Amino acid sequence: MTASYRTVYAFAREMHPKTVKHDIHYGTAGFRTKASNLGYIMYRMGLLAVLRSRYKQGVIGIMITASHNPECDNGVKLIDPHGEMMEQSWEELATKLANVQDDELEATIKEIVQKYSIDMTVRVNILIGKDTRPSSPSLAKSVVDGVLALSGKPIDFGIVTTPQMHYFVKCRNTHNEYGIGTEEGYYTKLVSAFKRLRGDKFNNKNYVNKILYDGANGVGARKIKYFKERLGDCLEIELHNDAGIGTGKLNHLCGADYVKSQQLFPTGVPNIPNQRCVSVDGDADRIVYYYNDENNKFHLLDGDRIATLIAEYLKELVLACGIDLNLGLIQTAYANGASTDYITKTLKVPVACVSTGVKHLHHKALEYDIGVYFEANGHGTVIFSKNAKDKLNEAAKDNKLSEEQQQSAEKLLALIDVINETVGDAISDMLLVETILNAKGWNIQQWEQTYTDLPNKLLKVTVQDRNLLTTKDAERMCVTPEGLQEEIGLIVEKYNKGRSFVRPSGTEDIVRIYAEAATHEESEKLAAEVAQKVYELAGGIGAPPII
Ligand code: G16
Repeated sequence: MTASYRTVYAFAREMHPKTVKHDIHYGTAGFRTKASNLGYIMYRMGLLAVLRSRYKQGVIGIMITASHNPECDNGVKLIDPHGEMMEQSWEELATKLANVQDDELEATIKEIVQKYSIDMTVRVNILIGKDTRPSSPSLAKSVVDGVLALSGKPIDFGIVTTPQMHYFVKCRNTHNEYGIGTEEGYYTKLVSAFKRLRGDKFNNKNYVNKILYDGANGVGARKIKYFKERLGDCLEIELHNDAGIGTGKLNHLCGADYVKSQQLFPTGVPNIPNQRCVSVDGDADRIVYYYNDENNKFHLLDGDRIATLIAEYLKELVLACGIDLNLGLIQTAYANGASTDYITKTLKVPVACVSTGVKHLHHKALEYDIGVYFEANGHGTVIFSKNAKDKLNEAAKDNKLSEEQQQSAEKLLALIDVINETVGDAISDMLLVETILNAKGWNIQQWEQTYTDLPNKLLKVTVQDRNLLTTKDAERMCVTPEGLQEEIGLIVEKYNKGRSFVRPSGTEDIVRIYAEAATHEESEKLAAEVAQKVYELAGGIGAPPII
């Protein structure tokens, strides 16, 4: 056994001993729990990142964040060399490494090294980023110790958004071909592409270039300032919810998760009738649009709306280029039934449904030349295959094509540069939506008029052990506890256009309930009835849901 393996146990015993008895799992977006329980997990993920980096022979990223969760939580996720979430087959290793006893760490590492024939002499760089949570700096130190214990080189990027980290990792691994792997490089790439697309027509027909931006009192509020400076008059961004670190206000009554799940206007943003607003979440990887009308009625334009707007625009441009590229849209069970109908029947774009978690959507989107993926909660992006990029580059230069065809190809190439293809990126998504609305000359109401959402409701139920609830068919059917699916089926039958499903959250200690139906009242009632059944059959704790 090498000296560095012994260091692993010594560091664990002296500085990062395992403090939690029960097992914790690598969930929808990595490990996520109370920040006070995460020190040893962070240390161990530093170890795992070095192993993964040596195995993949590429730079690996680690992001410390609990995104939409409350400020007292934190979390960690690993980023693979292409800038994607860590491959799922390694999630099991992460869970195993996180849960073994301190004195089993050396042996577990040895096992992984042998299983994957990892050359432990390779020099590797691990990029580390964190959100604005007060617990993040000390957790980052634990990650650094893990990286050093296996002789990796930690590179600290400080406070950054999750999508920035994904971008940096991809840049490093493509030797800056994807973009310059620095914050400045990121801003320059996105903003210059946005300005190229916008030209000098800042306003167009009903489109007005002003937006109110809810930063969720997190890193998204900090980073938007760099965009504001660089965008100038091109796009006026009015920043709200920019409270400092440790104020306890992160995601509190604001941010994308609050606005989407509560279907409410956030606190801290001025209520101006018909004004286009956006909210990002705690690590700026999700975004939703919304406005209040002149009767103070709230209107939400969520990830489904963003996906349909983007898919429609991309389809138009691809047709205008005359290139043969297949376009597909990926959703989850949370997608509003009306959006799926609109995409398949009106836009005639194929739709696939996968399990929650951008890792699943991203994976599926890779099957298309142009894969648009969005979760209803506002998490998503677009990815273009090499084939698509090559064809577009050729078309833009092909003098045999008409001027319109060449221009459409050029537009698509510029759009690719506005998009962060590595993962959902709230700010990049916002620039993309603003580009499309400007090109169409639309205000937010015109965007909303494309189809009518089915009223829907999201609820949470706290249960004894959420892992006892299992699902199949991209989470649309519940397998255990036995009998629950039959009960849900019987309840749903009573409602016009009713649909409901339940699934355990992979980021919070709860079961989520989704319901949609023909009217607002029916969707609320359906969700409440299903929640009651979950409470009864899946071991609900605390106060029962109110019907
Ligand atoms: C994470 C994931 C998303 C997922 C969300 C909720 O988002 O990246 O893909 O939709 O959690 O997951 P769950 O329903 O399993 O709790 P974020 O923004 O919190 O990182």
